[in-house]
Amino acid sequence: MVNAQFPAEQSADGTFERQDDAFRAWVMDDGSSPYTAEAGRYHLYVSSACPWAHRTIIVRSLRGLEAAIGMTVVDPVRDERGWAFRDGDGFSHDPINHFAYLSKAYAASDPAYRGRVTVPVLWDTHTGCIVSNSDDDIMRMLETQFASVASGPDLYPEQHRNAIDKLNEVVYQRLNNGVYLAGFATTQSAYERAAYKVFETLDMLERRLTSSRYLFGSQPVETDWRAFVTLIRFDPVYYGHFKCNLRRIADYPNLYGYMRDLYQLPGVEPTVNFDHIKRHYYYTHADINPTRIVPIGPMQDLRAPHGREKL
Ligand SMILES: N[C@@H](CCC(=O)N[C@@H](CS)C(=O)NCC(=O)O)C(=O)O
Repeated sequence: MVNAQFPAEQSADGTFERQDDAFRAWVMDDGSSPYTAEAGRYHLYVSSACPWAHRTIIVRSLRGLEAAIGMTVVDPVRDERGWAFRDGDGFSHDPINHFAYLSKAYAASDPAYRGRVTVPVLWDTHTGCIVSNSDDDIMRMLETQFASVASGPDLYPEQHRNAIDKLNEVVYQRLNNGVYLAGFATTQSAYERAAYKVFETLDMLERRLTSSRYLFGSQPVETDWRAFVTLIRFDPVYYGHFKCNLRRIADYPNLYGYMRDLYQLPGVEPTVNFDHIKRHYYYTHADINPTRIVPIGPMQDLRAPHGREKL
């Protein structure tokens, strides 16, 4: 019998079924929520390794919210005690609550919580509890609320909202979560089903990016960043560790240029930490990589000209 990475989230046919997010309150600008949008009140707990957390880190940076919303990065290596706050290269202790483990934030918010303790977490320093552990919701809050303190581009423009929501769903199911469905599958058929869908989705995005610089025209929106966090991890991690190896992103001319284009936009490169990304995946999933050997490659020049400004 094969051990699943998360046995409680494995279906009978060997498919990984991700747990639902437990904390889904909203910070609002208009006073309709007890969580009012204020500078200095909220704190993000994240991992630079995690794609879901990475999206919120990017939006915080692009929306100019670094001063208004504090952030603490956990140790990328997660053992049986879960995400931990320690001091190291690119991560630190928790200056807000002095928690040693992120599980303390969950216990403080809901003592009965029994699910997996995940990043990202948006913490409210006024009430001393978690507002949200949903990356989708946190992204949206940082994009659409905090208007009085935010700056930077509109990542959820009115005229594209329906189309953004629709494409997000495909990108989430078949790409962002698709690589996990392939990597955490415990049967050949569940793996193949997921892995083929990953590449069908990359093929679809490759076509879409032939004549358009970003997914919705000449400005990146939320969906671009949702795709980016998976693309940037693909060749270093998902290609090998999650066995998504029909092709690399480097084999897709449009996607590879697009990924470098996004990477080179101001504020993005500092959010990408390949050391955290690689060590996290290869160390933490003991059932997939029991030796914990972290591969040396790939060699990539993400600062190379992408040529996509011509589109
Ligand atoms: N659905 C969550 C997903 C977050 C998630 O699964 N994060 C992973 C890291 S990539 C995690 O914290 N895992 C903790 C664990 O597996 O124990 C979200 O939307 O924010």
